[in-house]
Amino acid sequence: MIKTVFYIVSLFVMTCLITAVAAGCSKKSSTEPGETTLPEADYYAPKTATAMDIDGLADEPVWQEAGWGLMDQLWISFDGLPASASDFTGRYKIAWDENKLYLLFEITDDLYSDRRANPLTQYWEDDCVEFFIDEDASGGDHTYNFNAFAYHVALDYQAVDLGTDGSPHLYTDHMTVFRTNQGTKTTWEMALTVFTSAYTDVMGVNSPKAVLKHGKLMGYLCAYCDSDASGNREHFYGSNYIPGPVGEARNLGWQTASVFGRLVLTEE
Ligand SMILES: [Ca+2]
Ligand SMILES: [Ca+2]
Ligand SMILES: [Ca+2]
Ligand SMILES: [Ca+2]
Repeated sequence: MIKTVFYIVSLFVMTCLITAVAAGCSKKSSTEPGETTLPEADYYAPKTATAMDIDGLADEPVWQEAGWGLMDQLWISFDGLPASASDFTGRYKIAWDENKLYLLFEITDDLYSDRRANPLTQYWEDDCVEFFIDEDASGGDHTYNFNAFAYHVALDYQAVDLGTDGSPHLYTDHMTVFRTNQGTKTTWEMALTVFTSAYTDVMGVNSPKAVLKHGKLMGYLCAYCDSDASGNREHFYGSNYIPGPVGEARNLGWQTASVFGRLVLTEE
């Protein structure tokens, strides 16, 4: 009798377990293998299926596929006023493959100004495209470390950021850049190697690189320092809203990645 009761209870427990496991399995199988939900982002960068020619011409198919992002957020203004459309207008596209991040900037600027021959002297006061990248979207301070990079890319294609010694250094070998002109409009095409925070100046381009893949979330900002007749940065425009009054309160990107926007790499 006791044996029979034990057998019935055991059978009941087994049935419950099998049902529970089956329910668990069916829950899991509702997501197809390889299917992922993409994180929320300010920009979704498509992957290029063809090789990129960094020639300042957006004729690769992926540049048709990628959407425009605007660089319409005013961070700094010398007179407190926004720039007119002919003074500065900027927009960007981002794409990727396993090796590089590809950037396209379309900039309208009425006067291209490069007054300082030394690329390390007051480099933010000459016209430059500025691209900020925090490959693991960690946020946080990056002023004198490589938690994130703030590449100032000048008209002569020299790229500058601050090193761990607090001084500006050239990081021109992190990227390939080419620009074409059409009147006051310039199109900048770039291929950028993305390094992790383990980057060191000693290892240079042999430093650890980020693994670029579908669904990867990164921090980023696209910006332009517009210097005209004054020879100084008259306007600083960027891709993302930074709170506070126009001026130094919004000039935080060079110090902290916590104000960066969100960039996601996609395979579609
Ligand atoms: Ca091209
Ligand atoms: Ca201008
Ligand atoms: Ca980081
Ligand atoms: Ca200018």
